[in-house]
Amino acid sequence: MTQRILVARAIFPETLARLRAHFDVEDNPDDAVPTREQLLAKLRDKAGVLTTGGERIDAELLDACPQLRAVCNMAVGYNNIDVPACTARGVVATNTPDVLTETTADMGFALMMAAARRMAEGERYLRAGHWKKWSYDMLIGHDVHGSTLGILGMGRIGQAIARRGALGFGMQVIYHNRSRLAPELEAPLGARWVDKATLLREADHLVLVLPYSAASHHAIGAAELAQMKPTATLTNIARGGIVDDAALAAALREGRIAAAGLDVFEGEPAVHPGLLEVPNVVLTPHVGSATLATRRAMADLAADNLIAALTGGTPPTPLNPEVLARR
Ligand code: 8YV
Repeated sequence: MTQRILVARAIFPETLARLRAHFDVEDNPDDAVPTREQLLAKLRDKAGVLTTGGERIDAELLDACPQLRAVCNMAVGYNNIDVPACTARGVVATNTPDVLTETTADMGFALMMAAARRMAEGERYLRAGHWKKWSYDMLIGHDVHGSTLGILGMGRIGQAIARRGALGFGMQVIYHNRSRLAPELEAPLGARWVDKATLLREADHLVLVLPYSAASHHAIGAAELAQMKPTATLTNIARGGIVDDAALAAALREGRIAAAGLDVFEGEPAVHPGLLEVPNVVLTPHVGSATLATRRAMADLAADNLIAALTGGTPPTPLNPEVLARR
């Protein structure tokens, strides 16, 4: 009998067609965001699901949906999936690393530059008709080239941002991560591992690229913001919840740091009202991986994972390969 799968949100027609060649697919052409109850109900008779990062897959859901064998996220971040709970139940979990690294790094760099050079403020100023004359200090910002780039989290995307900074913009790269990079990765970037306090104190532009977990919740709050330079910028392309958005809004309002660039928010798509009120923050709606080529590559990889996981193959990017070994 053909296995049933759920594609939780709207997706490229080509991806759906590929999946339909293997499975009986319930799709979501209206792209309605399923409630928890709806997700549970939809998954009761499914062998697999293509999630998009927003659907919570936890022990309770897995127990309610014992037929589920594969959870394939179309995202590199997988804080929506309880991987140990999947592993304990023999459910394959996958994500989409690598294919979005460079695109997301581009976005991080763009947000950092936009914050440092006050691009969103400048555009609002011009559109509002305030630009009447040149002034020496109109929208004066802070240099990116030659400055110190601080990276918190130095995985694939962190390293791609470091490359842009070091090789393209002559920046000194410092980073903090649980583990140090191998010397052969540090050397071409001139990247220096520092403790978190040094990172906060020395970075001119701090970019957050670490995964979200209980350990990284509010990794940047009032105490950390207080250690940063008043001329520094903060960019978050990782996950909402890593930054205490209320504390950041206060720091921006009081000029305790110069500016911020944010693609992710605590409780998104809601945005802390304090962030909407301050001018010195550039806000984008979680679009770090949103280029046509990259979203296609993410969809293809998620589909490859799902097809392999449910047809006895080897998914290219498993999060719990031990489940495959046990099959
Ligand atoms: C996704 C992301 O678009 O891959 C990730 O972790 O944050 C983005 O690329 C987002 O998670 C929605 O699926």
